[in-house]
Amino acid sequence: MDAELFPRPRTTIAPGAVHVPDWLDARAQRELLAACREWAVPPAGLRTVRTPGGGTMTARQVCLGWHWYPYGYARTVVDGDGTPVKPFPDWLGELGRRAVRDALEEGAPGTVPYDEAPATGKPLYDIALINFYDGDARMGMHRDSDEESDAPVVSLSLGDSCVFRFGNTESRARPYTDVELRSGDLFVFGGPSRLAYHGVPKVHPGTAPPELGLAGRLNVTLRVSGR
Ligand SMILES: O=C(O)CCC(=O)C(=O)O
Repeated sequence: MDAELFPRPRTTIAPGAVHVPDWLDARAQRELLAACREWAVPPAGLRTVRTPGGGTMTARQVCLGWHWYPYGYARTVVDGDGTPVKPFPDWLGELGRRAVRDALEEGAPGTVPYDEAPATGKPLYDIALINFYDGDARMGMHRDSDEESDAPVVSLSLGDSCVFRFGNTESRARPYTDVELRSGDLFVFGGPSRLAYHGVPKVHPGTAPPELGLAGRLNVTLRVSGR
């Protein structure tokens, strides 16, 4: 299979939206997975997200730094056990900055100054949403628009591969591009693509690297709150 014989190329999917295959090596994936497992434990652990219309999201979620609920942010799990959200670790902020630096070329839309620590010395990335997909879980087309910052969104994948649908900024409909995200892949979207609709219509069960020891898919999405 070509994909196994040749390294998958880095691809610009839209201006400011870049897929970097195999960005996390096997060890980094294992370490991130171990951290996700700790974050998933209650209090403020993995939860089912309920939407205002009475539906539920099939991917379960845990947040760090700021708690996301449909449709806003809070410091406590306002739609769950009410406890304070777990802290966002500095190392994860560093990972986010490095991801932006590696994915977006210098001077590309959305880069500056999001790959640098701000003058306050506070980590720039301060929100993580960790989504866990098992069974038939998927995620509908949506925009990440509850932040007060236009810093790029950083997305890291672990476990099963999936179809990641990256669309346009106008509507959930076409045109969109389907990208296969595998364990260790990085996807960054900023600049003119920051508010593009995106979603996960399909996860391929049983495709995780066996040595990782994860059944299902985890996605770690890093964002800047701007708060
Ligand atoms: O799981 C993914 O790759 C996408 C996650 C996502 O779109 C989100 O958390 O807003």
